[in-house]
Amino acid sequence: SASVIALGCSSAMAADLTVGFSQIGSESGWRAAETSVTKLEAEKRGIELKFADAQQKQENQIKAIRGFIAQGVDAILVAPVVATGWEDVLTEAKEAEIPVILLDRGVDAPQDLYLTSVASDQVKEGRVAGEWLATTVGDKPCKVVELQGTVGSTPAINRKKGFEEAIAGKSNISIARSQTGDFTRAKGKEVMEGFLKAENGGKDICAMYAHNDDMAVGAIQAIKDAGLKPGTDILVVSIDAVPDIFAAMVAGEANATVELTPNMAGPAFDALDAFLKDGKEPEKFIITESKLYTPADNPQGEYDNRKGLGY
Ligand code: GYE
Repeated sequence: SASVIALGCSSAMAADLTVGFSQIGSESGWRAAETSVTKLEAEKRGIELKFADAQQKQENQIKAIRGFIAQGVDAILVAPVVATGWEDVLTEAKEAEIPVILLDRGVDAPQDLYLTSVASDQVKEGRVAGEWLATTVGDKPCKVVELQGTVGSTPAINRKKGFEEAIAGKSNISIARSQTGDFTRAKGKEVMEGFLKAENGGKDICAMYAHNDDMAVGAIQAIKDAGLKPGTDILVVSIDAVPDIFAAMVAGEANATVELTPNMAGPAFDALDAFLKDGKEPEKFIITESKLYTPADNPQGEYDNRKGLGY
């Protein structure tokens, strides 16, 4: 019968896969792009994607993953909002023999609880940002304010660490203030307003380092509202390379960003396909590129290139 024939070839075809995706939320332009690109990549490959938005809450992610397990999906993608607290639910998935792939953030859990992790090197991103600043200011004294990402998330932990490593040997550069802006524009603006007030209306601040572009865009607004020029009076360096930071560069209001691709799902689906078809174990960590962009790198062109790529 037709169903027997369909069954006969289905095991080798990605087209018959159902994959659950537990997404963090939509806190940033990068995150929204990752969601669109993941949906597109699934569609391209004929994968049925079950999408769950956790609204920034780990408990919602755990619930969604349990739901995917109960539905018997073929695999689960999860972008873990924070690093800790995943062991139980990942063990449940493992016991159900459902491979889990981590997207864009890491977890503090034994590596055998997930098939692979597709993410950027977040320590390196922080280092690239810090090295850019160190080179740019040279020997001039430079007080930095830092907007951290979501507390307890691997990008917040690692981007802080990498930046600190890069400026460690530079006695003229110091981090004067550091606080979370939760990876959002609104919080980035609000926290920057506090930094500006605390640092002589901003006159004592040499540079602002944000763990993502969205917080930088919010902070740029706060700097302008305080009557200072972002990009000139206060240097602006951040991470993601979303279109809006290139727009800010075109306006002379941002100085550097480190790119990470929103297409983490492409490599994830490739690894999953090879694993399910040929039993090929992927690398445990699939690392995407971290490229620095400054206003010298054709920001208008980079803005245009990215528009329509999920952003
Ligand atoms: O940089 C930021 C976001 O987890 C690497 O999460 C990701 C980060 C990204 O919302 O914009």
